[in-house]
Amino acid sequence: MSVAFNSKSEEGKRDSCTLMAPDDRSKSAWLPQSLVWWIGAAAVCLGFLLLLVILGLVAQNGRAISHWKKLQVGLMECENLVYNLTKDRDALRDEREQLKRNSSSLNKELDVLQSQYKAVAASRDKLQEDVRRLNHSKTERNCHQGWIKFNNKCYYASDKGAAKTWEESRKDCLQRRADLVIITTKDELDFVSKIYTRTWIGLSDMQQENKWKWVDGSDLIGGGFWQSGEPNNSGDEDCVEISRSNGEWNDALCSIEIPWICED
Ligand SMILES: *[C@@H]1O[C@H](CO)[C@@H](O)[C@H](O)[C@H]1NC(C)=O
Ligand SMILES: *[C@@H]1O[C@H](CO)[C@@H](O)[C@H](O)[C@H]1NC(C)=O
Ligand SMILES: *[C@@H]1O[C@H](CO)[C@@H](O)[C@H](O)[C@H]1NC(C)=O
Ligand SMILES: *[C@@H]1O[C@H](CO)[C@@H](O)[C@H](O)[C@H]1NC(C)=O
Ligand SMILES: [Ca+2]
Ligand SMILES: [Ca+2]
Ligand SMILES: [Ca+2]
Repeated sequence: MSVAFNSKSEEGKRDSCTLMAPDDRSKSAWLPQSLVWWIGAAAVCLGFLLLLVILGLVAQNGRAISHWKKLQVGLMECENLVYNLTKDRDALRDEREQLKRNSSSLNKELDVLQSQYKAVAASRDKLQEDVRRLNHSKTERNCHQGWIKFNNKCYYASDKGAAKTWEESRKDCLQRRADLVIITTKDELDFVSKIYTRTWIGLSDMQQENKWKWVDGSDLIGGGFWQSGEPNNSGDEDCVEISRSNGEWNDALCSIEIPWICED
């Protein structure tokens, strides 16, 4: 390529030298004609070469500039990318912080819900237990041997001829996992008074005078089934018996010994 270029420029050089020759010949008479011609040709060639070099440099410079421009564009894109990535990273960091906060608040809510669940479960268990107990008390009961069943409840009457104080009678009932009978209806009173015409029941005012309490701690409500003129607390009577053939109540001295009836 460069060889072909050179030979071509050699031809051009010869053309321009023939044109310039007549002028140069008169001015430089003291130099041989051929030498002047050769110098001229060389100058023209040098000029061409210089031009070529300059053109080459310019071309190279142009490439370099376009290359530089490309690099600049790339750099700008790079900066853009870095900027975008930084922004994305910051956004992600914020989101992560938010998630952390949300997660801790969710954990707190979870704790609250768990404790609420526990409370609800506990009350559910209690209700189930109540239902079971109520169902049990409603279902038909079987009384132990020697006990009498009445209205689905079990009663124990002291042996014939046996007699104890109120306290000792109660102790006997407690040992049988029962207590002295609590009379809540006329039916129950009639049932009990038919077993023995005289018997202790689970009512007393030994804690506070004239404040009648059943052995389960409940107050006597509705007046009770007192004989007329009773309770009279004659000589500090604090324990209640069924006595006389009418089967109603009398307050008696707790120390007297009579039969007793337990209720389970
Ligand atoms: C930077 O983000 C902008 C808008 O979000 C987008 O138009 C641009 O192309 C992104 N630049 C790079 C280099 O990803
Ligand atoms: C965090 O919770 C708030 C509401 O409590 C919600 O608006 C937001 O989108 C949540 N943030 C994340 C990252 O889930
Ligand atoms: C009540 O008890 C009976 C048997 O004793 C049982 O069949 C029934 O399912 C129980 N009902 C409830 C509500 O527990
Ligand atoms: C008081 O009650 C007792 C029985 O506990 C009875 O024997 C007595 O006669 C009564 N006294 C009066 C004054 O009514
Ligand atoms: Ca009863
Ligand atoms: Ca009394
Ligand atoms: Ca009395």
